[in-house]
Amino acid sequence: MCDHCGCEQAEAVTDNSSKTEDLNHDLMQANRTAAQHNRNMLERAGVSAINLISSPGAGKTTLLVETLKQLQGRFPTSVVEGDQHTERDANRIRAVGVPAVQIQTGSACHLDAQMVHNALHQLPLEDGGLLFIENVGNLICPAHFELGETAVVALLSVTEGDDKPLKYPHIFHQADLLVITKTDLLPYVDFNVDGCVTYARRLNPDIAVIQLSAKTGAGIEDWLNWLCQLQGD
Ligand SMILES: Nc1nc2c(ncn2[C@@H]2O[C@H](COP(=O)(O)OP(=O)(O)OP(=O)(O)O)[C@@H](O)[C@H]2O)c(=O)[nH]1
Ligand SMILES: [Mg+2]
Repeated sequence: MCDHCGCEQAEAVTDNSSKTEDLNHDLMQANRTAAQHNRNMLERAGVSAINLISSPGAGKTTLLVETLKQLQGRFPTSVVEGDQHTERDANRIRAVGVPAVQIQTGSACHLDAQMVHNALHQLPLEDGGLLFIENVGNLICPAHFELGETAVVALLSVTEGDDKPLKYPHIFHQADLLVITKTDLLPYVDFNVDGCVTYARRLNPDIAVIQLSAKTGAGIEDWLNWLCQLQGD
């Protein structure tokens, strides 16, 4: 019974919301456990994993395709692709000769650690390798589900606006690297790169930042160097 007006409805709502909180807590705990399992599995295999997170269309797959071409012969690579529907992104990766598993999440807006675990069993995990996990296009929910990755990379394209770190802080707070993509479009949009970096570093003073264009190749070398450093190369 509600203390204020005595209605039973209020009690029912309160009751449900505490059940929802319990469920959320259990869900997040189960995800943390599965993520730790993935982390152990990847460490044993000698593989570093990168969780790529951005809003839809920021250029994750385009950058991955260019990256995989450049890394050929340097490290063994493999890819987990997350999308709500279709195999399109996994097919783009397979077209450059790299093994890829497509996860179709249906109504879910993010990858979780159990989904990634199932995918890991379908991929060759070679010692010294790099695994790229392209999350579902979404700046919000993927930030709350660790996957057992070695590093989180947030991508933001210059067409999205430089204020995104302020509006979607979680992902920029936890990312190891911010990649500002599509810099070839800077002459045509109002995107203040320095302002964007300042906003991101207010949340995360240590975040590394790389600006690049997968279209022109500008900045790709910086990204490849960052990957090599992650590999201790
Ligand atoms: N001008 C320009 N366009 C780019 C660049 N990178 C990607 N694009 C374009 O941006 C669009 C989306 O690219 P994708 O790589 O599919 O983006 P994504 O982040 O993988 O998209 P989702 O998987 O749907 O979230 C495509 O039309 C690309 O050609 C770039 O560096 N410059
Ligand atoms: Mg994609």
